[in-house]
Amino acid sequence: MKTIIFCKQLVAFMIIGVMLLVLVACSPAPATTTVPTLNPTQTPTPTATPAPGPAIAIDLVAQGMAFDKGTLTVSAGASVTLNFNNKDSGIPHNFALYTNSSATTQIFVGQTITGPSTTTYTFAAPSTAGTYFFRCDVHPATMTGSFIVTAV
Ligand SMILES: [Cu+2]
Repeated sequence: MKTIIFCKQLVAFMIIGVMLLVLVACSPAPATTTVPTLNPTQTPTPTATPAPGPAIAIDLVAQGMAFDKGTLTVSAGASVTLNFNNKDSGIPHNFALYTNSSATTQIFVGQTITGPSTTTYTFAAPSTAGTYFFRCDVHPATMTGSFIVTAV
């Protein structure tokens, strides 16, 4: 009896084994794995450097202990060329840009020149739009203005 049962099990296993063999044989051959090849000439894309903003030229005159403009407007990130003309004979003036009227955080501080004299200041405008503050550091109480940066 035990032998018969064993034989039946053996036959069952064999049948299953044959079926598995047939299945494997009939299944399509696995597609050859395509290994992605790296193009050796391909160079990594360089990190994009922020493009310089548009160039803008501003004329600013200091005369009679005052600026001739109370507001200067540039676009964000602009490359600013500020042509500064100090017409006050014997009086030093400069142009200095700060984040706000507290003048604690400077963005650009131009060299002080004694009039009559001219100089050219170059600096990058803030990249964030907003209203900033400029002044003459020698006369911070009277020579002040708004430096407006507009969104690009
Ligand atoms: Cu001044």
